[in-house]
Amino acid sequence: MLVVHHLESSRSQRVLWLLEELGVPYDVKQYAHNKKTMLAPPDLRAVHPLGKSPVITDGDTTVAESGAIVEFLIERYGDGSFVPVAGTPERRRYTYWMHYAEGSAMPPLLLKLIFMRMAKGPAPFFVRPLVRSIANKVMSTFVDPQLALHASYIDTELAKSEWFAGKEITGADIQMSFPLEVLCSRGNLGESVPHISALVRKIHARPAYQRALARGGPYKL
Ligand SMILES: N[C@@H](CCC(=O)N[C@@H](CS)C(=O)NCC(=O)O)C(=O)O
Repeated sequence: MLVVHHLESSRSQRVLWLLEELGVPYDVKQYAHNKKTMLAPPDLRAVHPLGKSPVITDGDTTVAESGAIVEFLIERYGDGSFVPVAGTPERRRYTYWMHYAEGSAMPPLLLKLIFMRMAKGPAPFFVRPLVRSIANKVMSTFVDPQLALHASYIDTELAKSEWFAGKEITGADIQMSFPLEVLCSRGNLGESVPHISALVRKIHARPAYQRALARGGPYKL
């Protein structure tokens, strides 16, 4: 049986969603964040040396890195679905968004999380005002403008087609779902990104997404 090593409220939610879309049976092994460090528990390192989630085991194959997992599952179980035909413009868009999700969209979102925690988190009282002011300055001068730039770019691209790679849902939408959800919860974007908001609503309404949520447990970003 395929096993998803699933860290609560994390990127692995999209792997559960893909498995539900593909109708592949799977088991979920649940892991919780360390409340203080927010890191995954050390037992995940027994599955993969980096100890990050998602990671899956399918028979004697272990696959880590969400984009690699999405591609592996589509190749092994997709029967031609969830990936556009090779050599087409849709396939190039698919490849682009598959890489963009972790390579370009996630870094500023991660910075936002770190600096938000710095601005609000505990610090010795004599340096607290300084720490907060540095964190707020980095957010306002670098992180927030970068997020706005990415959000506006993604929104403009989404205005051109129903899904990221064209008319059909593909692995690129699965892979992009996590940065979009984080952007919606962390990006302070309000009504400025109607196409992103509409796509996230459309994703959340899919029965397979709902089943994945029920399997994965709490999902708070
Ligand atoms: N680029 C990797 C990122 C993996 C990653 O950082 N996962 C986070 C969860 S969203 C994690 O495991 N965090 C806990 C830790 O680093 O210990 C992927 O897409 O799989």
